[in-house]
Amino acid sequence: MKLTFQPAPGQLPPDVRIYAIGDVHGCVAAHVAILDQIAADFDARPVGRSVVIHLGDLIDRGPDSAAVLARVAQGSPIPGGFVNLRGNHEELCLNAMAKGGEASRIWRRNGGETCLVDWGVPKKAPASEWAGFVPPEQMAVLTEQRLSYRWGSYFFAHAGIRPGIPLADQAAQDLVWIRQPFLSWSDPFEAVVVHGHTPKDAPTVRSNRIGIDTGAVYGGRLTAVVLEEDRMAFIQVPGPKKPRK
Ligand SMILES: [Mn+2]
Repeated sequence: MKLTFQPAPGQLPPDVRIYAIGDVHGCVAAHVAILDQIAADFDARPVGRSVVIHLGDLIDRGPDSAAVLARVAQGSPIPGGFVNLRGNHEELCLNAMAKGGEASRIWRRNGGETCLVDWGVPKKAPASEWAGFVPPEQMAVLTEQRLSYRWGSYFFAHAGIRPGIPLADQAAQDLVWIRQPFLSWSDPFEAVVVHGHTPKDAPTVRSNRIGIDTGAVYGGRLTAVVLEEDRMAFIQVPGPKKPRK
C-alpha cells in the first residue's frame, strides 16, 4: 500500500503520526481491513509517537456492532494505543441503558435495534437488563470514550465544535451532535477540527476542518486520515455491499 500525501491544514511535531478513523457503525470487515492497513503502514514507516483515534459511532446499523466493540477492546495494532471518542450513537445507547423509556425507544429507532441483536438481547428484555448482555470489555469501550482529543494543531471530536466558543469550554452536546453552523463555518478555529458524523461521498478538507465520515454503512467507504508534520493522506476501504435489513 502506497499512501498519497497532500498538504494538510494543520501541523504535528516531526516524530508524531496520527491515524483517525471515521464512523464505523458496525462495519466490522471494513474496520478490520483499515486496521490492517494502518498496521502495514506503521510497520513500513515506523515513527516515534503514534496513536489510532476512533472518531465515534462505532455501533449501530451495520453488520456487527458487537464485533467492532470486541475488536476495539483488544487494543491497537500499533504502539501508542487507541483513543476512542464518543459518538452520538454511543451516547444514545448509554442513555437508553441508563434511562430506559423514551431514551430506549429513541436509540432502537436510530439503529440501536441492530446492536441489541448483535449482543443477543432478547426482543422483550427491558432496557434495564440490556447492559447485562454486553461483555464487560465492550461496555468499558463505551463508558470510557472521551469527548475530544488534541494533539499539535489538531482537535478531534465526533461531530465538530460550536464556533466562537473556546475548545476547552465546548459542550458535550456539541462535540457529539453538532452539524451547523460548524460545517459551513469558514473562519479559523483554535485548531483544525478532525471529525466524522456527517457522511459525504469523499473526505472534506477545509482550512479549518477535516471531515472523514464517508458513509461506510450507507454503501460508501470507511476512511482513515493519516496526519504527520505538514501533510496528510487517506486510507479507504469499502463498506458492506448490502444494507442490513
Ligand atoms: Mn454520528
